[in-house]
Amino acid sequence: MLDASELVEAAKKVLDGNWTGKFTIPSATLYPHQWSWDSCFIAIGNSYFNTDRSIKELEYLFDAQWKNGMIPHIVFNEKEKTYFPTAEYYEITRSPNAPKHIGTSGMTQPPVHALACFYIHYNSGDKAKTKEFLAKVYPSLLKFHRYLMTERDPEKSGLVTIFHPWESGRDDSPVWDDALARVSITKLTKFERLDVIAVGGAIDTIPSNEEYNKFIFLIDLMKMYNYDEREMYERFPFKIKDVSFSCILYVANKILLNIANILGEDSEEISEWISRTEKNLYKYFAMPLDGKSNVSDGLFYDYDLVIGDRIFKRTVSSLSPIYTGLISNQDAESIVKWISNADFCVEYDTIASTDEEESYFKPVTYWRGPIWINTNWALRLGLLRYGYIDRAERIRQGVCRLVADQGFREYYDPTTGAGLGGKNFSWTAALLIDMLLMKSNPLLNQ
Ligand code: 9WN
Repeated sequence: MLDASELVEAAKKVLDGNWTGKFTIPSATLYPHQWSWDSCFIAIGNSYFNTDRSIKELEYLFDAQWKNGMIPHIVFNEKEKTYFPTAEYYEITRSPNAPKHIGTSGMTQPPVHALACFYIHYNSGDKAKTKEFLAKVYPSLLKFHRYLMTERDPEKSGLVTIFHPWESGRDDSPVWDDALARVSITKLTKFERLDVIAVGGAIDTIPSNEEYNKFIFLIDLMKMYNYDEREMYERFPFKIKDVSFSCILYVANKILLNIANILGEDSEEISEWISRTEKNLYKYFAMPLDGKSNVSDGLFYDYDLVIGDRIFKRTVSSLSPIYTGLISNQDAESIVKWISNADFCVEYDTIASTDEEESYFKPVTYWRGPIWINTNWALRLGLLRYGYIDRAERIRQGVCRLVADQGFREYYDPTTGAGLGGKNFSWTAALLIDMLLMKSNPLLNQ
């Protein structure tokens, strides 16, 4: 087994290898463009030894921000042709909000951005320089959060509505199954799935064709509505308040408040957003639906706005409120019990993406079972926040063992530890760096 400094060195090599000079690709085998939340995780890793690169990474992303504040989930490198859907496919010029100078997708991803910016300042040896960076990006961060709190939350619940599974970052999670089953494809454009080629034909490790067709059809619908959120809010067949996305936004708002204080900016609007989430997280995601009994399994469930009901699927998203610090110690304890029982706890002491006891658990299929490092990283920070030091340490050790045994893979089989998906995967490297070098939990610094 490699020691910590050897692991850090190996991780740095992955990040160096995937750096394009402007941004870092997630993995050369599958993802040749810039992805939004990937770049945030990458900037967190780089913040320990390469402030300039993490700043460049995020500035490149923010430069593609839409006029309405949306940060797109992909910023395309037009020279690369190995990923589908392409920039042309998205036809973002249909929206008056889309940038004209660069190709992007027409949807967003979870807001890890404020945290990444905060890490850059927190880990920087030159605070004057990184304070200047914070001042420069603050308007973009504020605009992005405002977009999420308005266009994606007309209910003013403080919880975010997603229009596409890709917006959650957990593409084929079983959580979306029923909602996708209700989406009927009226007409589908012909396309070729390039991810099948990229994984060498290992089709059981990626989403099914049925799911993929729905993913593409939902993009076709977004195009039909010219990416107009208000129109989509009225008519879209896929509208889900995502627990994990909302928890990430809650933490991001807290961090943004912190950044506002560092800069001496007015923070009233942000405080109001925070209190909205505090009021509604339980109401939408946890309270018994009959409103009477107080019996609950201690987990949180995504809320499908189309049918006005919870989605009772046990996935890693159900555990994500421990990341927020918003829930009570008692409720954190219930989540920890879930983490610690056999359902989520696997040989490598890390957390699978789906409860292993459930029929929908598939050990090698993308977000239907495999271990992902970003979710383990976030849950570890949550465990630390609530004082579960030993459990958090076991995750860290488990991630180190996975990487030492299998390399920096995109995801891992929780039943065997086998590495799957993309190789030399950037966020696995970046977040391992954070787990190895973090001295104090930045989430506690709000
Ligand atoms: C679609 C890049 C991205 C991650 C997502 C992950 C996967 C894309 C895809 O790869 O999604 O956005 O093509 O499958 O699910 O979380 O950001 O690493």
